[in-house]
Amino acid sequence: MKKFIILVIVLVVLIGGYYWLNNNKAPKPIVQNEEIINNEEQNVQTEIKEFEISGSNFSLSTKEITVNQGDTVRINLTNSGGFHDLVIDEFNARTKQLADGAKETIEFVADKTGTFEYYCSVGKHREMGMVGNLIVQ
Ligand SMILES: [Cu+2]
Repeated sequence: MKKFIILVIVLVVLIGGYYWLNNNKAPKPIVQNEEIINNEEQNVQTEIKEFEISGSNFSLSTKEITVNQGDTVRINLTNSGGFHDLVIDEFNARTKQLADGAKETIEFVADKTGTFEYYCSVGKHREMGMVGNLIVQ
């Protein structure tokens, strides 16, 4: 009878040890995967900055946009009256000249820091107030 009890105890220890080892091993790769996924999500969140700007005679709806260096900047330009475009010389970014009601999206990487003017290049619209600043920090 004593041998049987010892055998049961040994079995319990062995089975318990097996599950303990499995439980300790199994979660590690899952945690690593979660960390990788979280990092990727955070990168995506900081990488694309999207802005809505509408142009009309003779102003831009947004006078200043701020992003971090390395961000992808996406600007959705809507022409809400007149004939306009949006240009940022330093990033070689420009929309076509849009007719009334038209929209265009431009996208570029803000790979240098500073303050850069975006403007409408049609006629004298820039001088007439169709300007704003992109700040890359
Ligand atoms: Cu204009």
